[in-house]
Amino acid sequence: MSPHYMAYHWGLYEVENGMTDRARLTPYRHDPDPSPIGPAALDESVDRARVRRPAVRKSWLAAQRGAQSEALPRGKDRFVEVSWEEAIDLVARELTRVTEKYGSESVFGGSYGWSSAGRFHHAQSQVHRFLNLTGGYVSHVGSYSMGAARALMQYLVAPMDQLMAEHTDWQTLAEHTELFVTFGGVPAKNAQISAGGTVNHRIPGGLRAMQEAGCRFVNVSPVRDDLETGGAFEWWAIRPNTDTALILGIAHTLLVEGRFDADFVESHCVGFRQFQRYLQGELDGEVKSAAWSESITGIREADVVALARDMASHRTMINMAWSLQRAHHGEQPYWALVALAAMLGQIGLPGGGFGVCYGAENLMGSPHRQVRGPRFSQGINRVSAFIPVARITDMLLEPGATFTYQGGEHRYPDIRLIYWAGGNPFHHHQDLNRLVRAWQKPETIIVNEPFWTPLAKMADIVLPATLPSERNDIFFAKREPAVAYMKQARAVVGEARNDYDIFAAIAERMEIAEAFSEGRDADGWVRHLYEEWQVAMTEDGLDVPDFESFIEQGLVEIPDDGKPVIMLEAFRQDPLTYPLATPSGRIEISSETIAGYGLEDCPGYPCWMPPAEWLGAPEAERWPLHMISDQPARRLHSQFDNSPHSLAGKIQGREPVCMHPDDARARGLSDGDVVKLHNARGSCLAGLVVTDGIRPGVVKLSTGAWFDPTSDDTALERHGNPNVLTLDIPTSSFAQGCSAQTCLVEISAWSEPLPDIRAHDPPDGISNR
Ligand SMILES: Nc1nc2c(c(=O)[nH]1)N[C@H]1C(S)=C(S)[C@@H](COP(=O)(O)OP(=O)(O)OC[C@H]3O[C@@H](n4cnc5c(=O)[nH]c(N)nc54)[C@H](O)[C@@H]3O)O[C@H]1N2
Ligand SMILES: Nc1nc2c(c(=O)[nH]1)N[C@H]1C(S)=C(S)[C@@H](COP(=O)(O)OP(=O)(O)OC[C@H]3O[C@@H](n4cnc5c(=O)[nH]c(N)nc54)[C@H](O)[C@@H]3O)O[C@H]1N2
Ligand SMILES: [Mo]
Repeated sequence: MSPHYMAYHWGLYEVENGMTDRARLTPYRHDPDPSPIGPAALDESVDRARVRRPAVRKSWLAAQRGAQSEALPRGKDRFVEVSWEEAIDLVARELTRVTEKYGSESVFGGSYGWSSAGRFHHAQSQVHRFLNLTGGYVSHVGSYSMGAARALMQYLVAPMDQLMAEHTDWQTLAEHTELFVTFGGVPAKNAQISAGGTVNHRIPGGLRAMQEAGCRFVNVSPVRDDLETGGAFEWWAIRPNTDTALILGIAHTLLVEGRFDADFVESHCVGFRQFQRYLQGELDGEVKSAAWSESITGIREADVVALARDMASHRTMINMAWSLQRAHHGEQPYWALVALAAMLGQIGLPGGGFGVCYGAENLMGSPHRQVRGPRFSQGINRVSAFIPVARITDMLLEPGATFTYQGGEHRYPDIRLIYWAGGNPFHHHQDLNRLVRAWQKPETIIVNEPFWTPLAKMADIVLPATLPSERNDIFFAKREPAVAYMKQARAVVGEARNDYDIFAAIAERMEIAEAFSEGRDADGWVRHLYEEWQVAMTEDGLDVPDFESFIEQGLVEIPDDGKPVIMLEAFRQDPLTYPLATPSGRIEISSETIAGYGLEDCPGYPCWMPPAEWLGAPEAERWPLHMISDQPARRLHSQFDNSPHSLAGKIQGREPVCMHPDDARARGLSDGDVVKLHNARGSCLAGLVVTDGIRPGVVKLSTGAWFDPTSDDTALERHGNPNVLTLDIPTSSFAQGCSAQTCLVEISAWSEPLPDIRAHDPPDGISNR
């Protein structure tokens, strides 16, 4: 009998004892490095935090029913469970009322978030398709992942999606790369994941093969352990948010020593002259020498000069983590990366050039053949108003205010209703205490959620959604060797419904059922998407079995064409026949288009601008530690934070925060202590890990602990969510990305009694039995 499969963004798993209470997941047998995150998703302990029945915030419901009730703010109120019938009725009536009274421009349906794997039951696609039929919704553009890079790179080289799928593959790197310089490591913890899922985890093996082939690794990062090669590497512990200055110091060295590739810059690039003038100090009176960079980055001048020479004389790949652009002026390190790689002239050669993030996902570096995936149509949105995704608090606080985005000017809409499915803004957004205030403004907030997450607790109507293990779907991800049938592995918990069925029921109540469902149920759609995909594959010359055989086999293998992938190879060989999609068709070391936008915080060439908060700022006297909030090793964002695998990483129930021994000693703190992180925006408790694997003056608190504020005025967060401390400002007025990594804090001992953690409990009023 063929195995049954279940997929998550972190892996493909085989299901044993499906549809019994002994159902369990084991890694796909051909995965060389499976992620341990997976199996815990089926642990029954996670069910304690499930939303079992539709629930409504008490004072919101009382107002609907015309009853008296003390009006408590969102997040502090009780919940009341209601029947599905009443819940659907409330949602349909409220959506109709708000759109009739204020128009669809008052409905925010951006609904950012990763939700779960599976091409059909993708919550965000479902909510978008549904809202498009009710008149449309205010959408979002960009992502928290790469707000700055996604906006920028299309002007300089190519769209990020294209570059991500075109990363030079691991085997080619092992064969050709002599020097691998990475800014922010190649964290194995992050490479567990790929959007859609991962069949073959390649990155640990890819790095080991490079090490065995004799490649030299330099990891420029405040954190040592975000690179594991199976051997020795150099660790350059840079001050956070200063990488642009280091790259400028390297570029200046190449320039003055005449070690750059003048031919490549001439034949394949535009705008070098202006960058050269900037490096030489002709634009601002400051020469960007290696010595200048040392004063900003803390990396010694002699090391910078030596690295510049080594880069020019070896086949060099330069990689950059996305975290660097998730910071104030986050456009600049990416722009500087492109300029440096252009000067080295190895772009498009095997093993040379640049990477826009080996490590962020398993996709980058996969040689596997790229095919189209099944697609669920979202229809057409008639509302043109949008926000750059990370500007949500600004939108709620300042309706009507103007903002700029990629050179255009736009206005924030006046939002009255929010519908969210498949994301967690109380995980992903910065300065959560500010978001909590802004979140009180809309009249109604509706959320579909499997769990009582902080978002669900901050909503008015909560509709219980299923998890992937409770439904059938299709797994597909880019450049992976298989497409799988995700077969329901367990019974649905409580009265949860699929997002699709939730929207179909509301659509029926609003008399748009036929347009939404096109006469299909969920399984009918899964079949339909597969059959459309089968036709597309036949067009592309790939023979895949019919739907019945697909279900029977559980998996379709995508044959590999065995060709190496080399980023920008065709452009390098013949830039006239294969021009880039940039305005000049070439790599833009300076951009006239961006210069033409006239933005002070993002001029037309890569440059160093000190971020709002960093260790060189005057504020560092009061808040002397730079806090990095990276991606968590034991989960994807906030998902399954309540699972045994995630909980096993906590200290006294709190998220761990890493600190250098010198910093701990200076504060009288010891490993295992619960400590308080604080700044002017907020405070949280976390469990201390003392390690010499972090630069002194830097601390690291990974994201994903469910937001758990006390209800008193201190709003102390009890569980270790870094976003009560982070800064909610845009990267720049060009890209408007998030600046999560730009953040100063102080850490002190916590001597009071430890408050109980309530993060994974349902809210008041919900007993969950
Ligand atoms: N400080 C700081 N903040 C950050 C970052 C950082 O580096 N530092 N990183 C940012 C980045 S890169 C990202 S991408 C974001 C991620 O932010 P999000 O994508 O919002 O985070 P998730 O925890 O993945 O949220 C997914 C939610 O969907 C729910 N869900 C899962 N399956 C389903 C389903 O089938 N139906 C429904 N209705 N819901 C479902 C889950 O329970 C979960 O609550 O965070 C950002 N925030
Ligand atoms: N396990 C797991 N994997 C994930 C995710 C997850 O939630 N869990 N999320 C996925 C998502 S949505 C995304 S967008 C990607 C994100 O991918 P990234 O943004 O690349 O990941 P981060 O872990 O935030 O940061 C990577 C490394 O950069 C370093 N770093 C931070 N600041 C600086 C700096 O100023 N300079 C230098 N040189 N280094 C710095 C940090 O120490 C960290 O180890 O990861 C994906 N992978
Ligand atoms: Mo992301």
